[in-house]
Amino acid sequence: MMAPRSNQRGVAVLMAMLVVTLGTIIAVNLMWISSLDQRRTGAALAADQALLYLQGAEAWVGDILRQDQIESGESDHLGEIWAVELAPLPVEGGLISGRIEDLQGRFNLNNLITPEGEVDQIAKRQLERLLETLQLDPALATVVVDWLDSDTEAGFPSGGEDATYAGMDPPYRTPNALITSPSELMANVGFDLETYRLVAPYVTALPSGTRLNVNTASDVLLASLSDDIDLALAAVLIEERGGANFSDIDITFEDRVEPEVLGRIDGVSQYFLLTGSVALGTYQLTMYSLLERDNSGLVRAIFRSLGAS
Ligand SMILES: [Ca+2]
Ligand SMILES: [Ca+2]
Repeated sequence: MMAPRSNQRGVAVLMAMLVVTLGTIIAVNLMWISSLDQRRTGAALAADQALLYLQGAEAWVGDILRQDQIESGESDHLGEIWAVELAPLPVEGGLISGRIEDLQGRFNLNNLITPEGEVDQIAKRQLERLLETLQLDPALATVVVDWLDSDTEAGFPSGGEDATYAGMDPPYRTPNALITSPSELMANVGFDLETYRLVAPYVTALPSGTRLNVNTASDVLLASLSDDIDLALAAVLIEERGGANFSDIDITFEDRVEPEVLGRIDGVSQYFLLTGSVALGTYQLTMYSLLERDNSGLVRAIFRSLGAS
């Protein structure tokens, strides 16, 4: 039996539609894959380019700090060229910006432990004052000391050693060693995100034994040096410092801080943080470089991390 002619035509039309549909699906898929490839390649290129720009910025900043060491190695203060935040600079395809901060204007958490591995009571008292000034519990200093010190005996009355952290979910242990980033504080018992955000601008993690640069230190840091310096006096001292350095650090501080503390302050810096950001189209990259400058002015990055903002 032959199918009626109209039925045959119907099948042919359906087949033709099926072929066209399949062809369209394949073509759209190919276009989609190719556009994804293009986006991926574009993003990879932007990432490479951004990183190169930031490495270039780091080298440039190294040169600024080296020049500063040659020209004014006897003092580092906030009126110097390195401390000026740059307006975003146009580069091919985007913008780059950056700022340099003196990390010796902050409290070095690793100073809590002496090179001999003992708790440094002067540094601990300084951290307690800093916490008090920020209206936080000064006992948090004991928690941080326990995090860093080599023993596993919790400080009295409110330290935190393995026994404290073993009960957490998930459980973890204290490193009992110097830290590489102040963000480790967030793992310390008592440091929630809000507490950490309050403390973070005033602390850093450098090799132990660094001195506080009083020429760049903020009022909170100056107040951490002595029970006799409150925020009001710190503000007066900063006014006296003006946009430059203290004319004589010993004379300014000898009657205001303990003699042992006087040996912990200085007017120069070796460690700086460069925060460099680059935006290329929709791609953004930020690099944090911890820079160490030696007495000859040579600058090298001893720690780098990348972030999205
Ligand atoms: Ca200088
Ligand atoms: Ca410990």
